[in-house]
Amino acid sequence: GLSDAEWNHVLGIWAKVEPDLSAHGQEVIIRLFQLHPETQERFAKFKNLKTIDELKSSEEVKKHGTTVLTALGKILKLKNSHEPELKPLAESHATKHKIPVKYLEFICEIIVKVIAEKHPSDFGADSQAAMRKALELFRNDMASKYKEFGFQG
Ligand code: HE6
Repeated sequence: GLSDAEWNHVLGIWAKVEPDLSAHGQEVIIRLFQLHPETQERFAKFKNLKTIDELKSSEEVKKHGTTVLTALGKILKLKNSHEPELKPLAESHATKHKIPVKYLEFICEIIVKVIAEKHPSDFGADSQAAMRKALELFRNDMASKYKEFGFQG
């Protein structure tokens, strides 16, 4: 797990993200699809969006970005005790969506980048390191839950 000081960094920067969660979420999803087009293929509802303009003007993309970051925020706020919140997410992504751990790595990396770009003066080295550690914990615990659900990830 993370130390109290590390969680303070994580939740401190998350508090700066939250007032504009949907813009952050939209940016994360669009960048995920642009950098890793195979991830977009997983979404029946987004497969038809071909151009960057279509992605940017899609209310559904924005809504999904908000959904993803809201879920992640809940998990981060539970700190080291995220199991009850993480479990159903791991179940749906393992058994229904079948999202490889690699894709979780992609999105976590993008989340750090997007926060760094939008909050350059509030997301220093210590905060970034703490956020990376929190996202690593998230991914590792998703990966072990995946295995419990019979998905090798
Ligand atoms: Fe996904 N997702 N997701 N997901 N997701 C989610 C929270 C998905 C995610 C990474 C989701 C994904 C494909 C996520 C998804 C639906 C991710 C929630 C709350 C919901 C929902 O309730 O609808 C992370 C890090 C978090 C917190 C891919 C690819 C990645 C990388 C669907 C295809 C699909 C779906 O509904 O079809």
